Amino acid sequence: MPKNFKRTTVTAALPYANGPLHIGHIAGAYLPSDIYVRYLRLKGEDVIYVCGSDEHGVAIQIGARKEGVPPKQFVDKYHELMKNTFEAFGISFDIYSRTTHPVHYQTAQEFFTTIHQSGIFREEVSEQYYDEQEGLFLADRYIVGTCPVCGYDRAYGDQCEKCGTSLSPKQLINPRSTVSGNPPVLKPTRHWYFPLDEYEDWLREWLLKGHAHDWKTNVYGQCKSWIEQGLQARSITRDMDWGVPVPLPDAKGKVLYVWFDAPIGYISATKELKGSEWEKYWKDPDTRLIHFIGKDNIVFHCIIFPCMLKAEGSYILPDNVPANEFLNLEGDKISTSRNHAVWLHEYLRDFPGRRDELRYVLTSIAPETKDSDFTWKDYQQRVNSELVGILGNFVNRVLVLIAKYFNHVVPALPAIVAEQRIMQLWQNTEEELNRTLAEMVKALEEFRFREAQFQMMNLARAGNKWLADTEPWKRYADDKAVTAFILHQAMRIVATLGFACEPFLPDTAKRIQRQINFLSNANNEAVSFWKNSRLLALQQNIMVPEKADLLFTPVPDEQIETQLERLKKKEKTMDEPNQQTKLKPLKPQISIDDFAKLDIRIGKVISAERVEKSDKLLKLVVDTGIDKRTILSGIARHYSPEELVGRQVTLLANLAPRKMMGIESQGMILTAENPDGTLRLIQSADEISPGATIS
Ligand code: B3M
Ligand code: ZN
Repeated sequence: MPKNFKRTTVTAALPYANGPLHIGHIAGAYLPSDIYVRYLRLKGEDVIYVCGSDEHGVAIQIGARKEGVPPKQFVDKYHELMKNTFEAFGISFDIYSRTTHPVHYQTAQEFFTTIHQSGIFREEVSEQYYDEQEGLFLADRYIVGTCPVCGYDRAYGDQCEKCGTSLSPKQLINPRSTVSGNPPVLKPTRHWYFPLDEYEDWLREWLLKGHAHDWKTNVYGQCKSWIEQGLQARSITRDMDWGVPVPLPDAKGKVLYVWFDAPIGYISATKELKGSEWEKYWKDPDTRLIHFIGKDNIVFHCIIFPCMLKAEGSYILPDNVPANEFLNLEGDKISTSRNHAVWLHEYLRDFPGRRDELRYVLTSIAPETKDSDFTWKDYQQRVNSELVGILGNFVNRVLVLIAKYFNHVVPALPAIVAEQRIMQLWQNTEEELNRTLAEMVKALEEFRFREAQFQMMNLARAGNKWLADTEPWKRYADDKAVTAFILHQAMRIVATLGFACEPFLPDTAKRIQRQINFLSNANNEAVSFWKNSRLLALQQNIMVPEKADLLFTPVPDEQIETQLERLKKKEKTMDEPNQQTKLKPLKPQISIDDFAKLDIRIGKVISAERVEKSDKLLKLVVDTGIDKRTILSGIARHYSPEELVGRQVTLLANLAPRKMMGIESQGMILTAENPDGTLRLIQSADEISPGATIS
């Protein structure tokens, strides 16, 4: 650490309150920050750890609209769920707040006002798409149209999902509003822009020069390429009614852009946590600010937010942003919409008492420098062979041996041990253990948690090796002193592990500490341990329990099979936040008279057969109550002729006759199309006689 800081402010990305948390979120930002903060606390440092729900923005608005509830009701639900899940998983935030908190509105508005008053924002009027029927300006995601590149007719205003081209709404051919289904009109609107372009030189100095060596290469590389491509002014306000209102008299109906207000949420949360003390954590140059995030948030935390802080003028800047890459699941991207995810609240329900197991595996495979993959088989393998086989096994063996040979009391070091080989072996082992501890701490300091945890496990590996090399169970009969020496040293390793595993496996740490009554919060023992990173010395008279409690148990095959099955089935156990965007947009309005022109009535299928040379059409003869007529229907891939005979159908009876494949169709059978493209007949639940009309 180049500078001696007095305190540390740690933030973890504010998750959007629009869905539950999955293991990708945890591996990306929350577990690494939790490990880091626990480490700093154990070292006795002044640290705060803040987070909260990000409750504004278009994603939230879409989600609420889909559930048919007001946005506040929508975010209330997910905020509660996320807060409880974090707590149940043991992520040790000092505060988990939310961006709809009044303190946040005030903080974000003041922040905006300060920058506005220094004349930094640019104000500009531009033409944007507006939905006249709904009376709202449309966010890019609310506009669909034909992609100018590949011709796909459901491309979004920001991106074509078919060919991947990133678009702006004005490039779409035949744009339509997904809210009303109508073509939007261009309408001038005024917004405030943050002039990122004016901060380019400063960013080169502060970031590209200043953090070339201490920031992770994946983070630094992304920032470099952004800055080198040239930065543009970004609009920081939106025409929306959900968000923090722009605090200016002439800005009715405008709110702060969600990415402007969200990072200020870290500051608001600190105010809530620390009251009048809050400024120390954000304005004192002796405070170190660290943001933990996933890679999709890098530009906001490394470029935009620092520019905002700089523009405001009274804040410190982030000292490091140790962003992670992405975690995949079973070789495939985690996807909320496809329900391809391991949801944290479901894991906690299905694997009770196994929080540390998930922490362990997610840290072992943390996507620190590149994307990585979570698989259930690997989870099982790591738990069973590493936690059970190495760590749990070592601790248990030592406790059992001491119980057996020394009547549950850890033997004191004997005055003399005659055997040189054992003394030498211990000297080597102790050196190795101290080296391992030093490496573990160095890795923690440098945000390399995967490596740090690996070194922690190396302590247990070295412990197992110590027992294997010395074989105390063979020595007791002829040399009690040697056995006492071996087991005393082994117990030092157990006690050390009980402390060392605490940032990674807090539940396990407490269980080890309790079993040997050697608590990390007693007598500042932990602080000196974490400062010196040396093998612990034992106080006298440690008792081990009558029956040692196993730290870990193997995960059985069936439990893994169940999880794999569930993923395969992709059971719809929860709502899909994106479903709305897959549905067809609303068609333009019609009058009741338009509707009255349609003659929709109930019919009964008398016969059905395939149409030659067509794999789509079926030829049906339908009793309409007034006549029996031939109707062609494009449902051959969805129904067999046999299953249709005798069935009640709904038909449009006054559709002008049309000829298809040489056959005249006199009407149309009505069907509904599922989002996956399957067609289903529309049918009343009650039997209705043919000819009944629908109105
Ligand atoms: N809510 C994006 C996300 O959840 C955003 C992070 C805000 S951090 C200030 O990925
Ligand atoms: Zn396209």
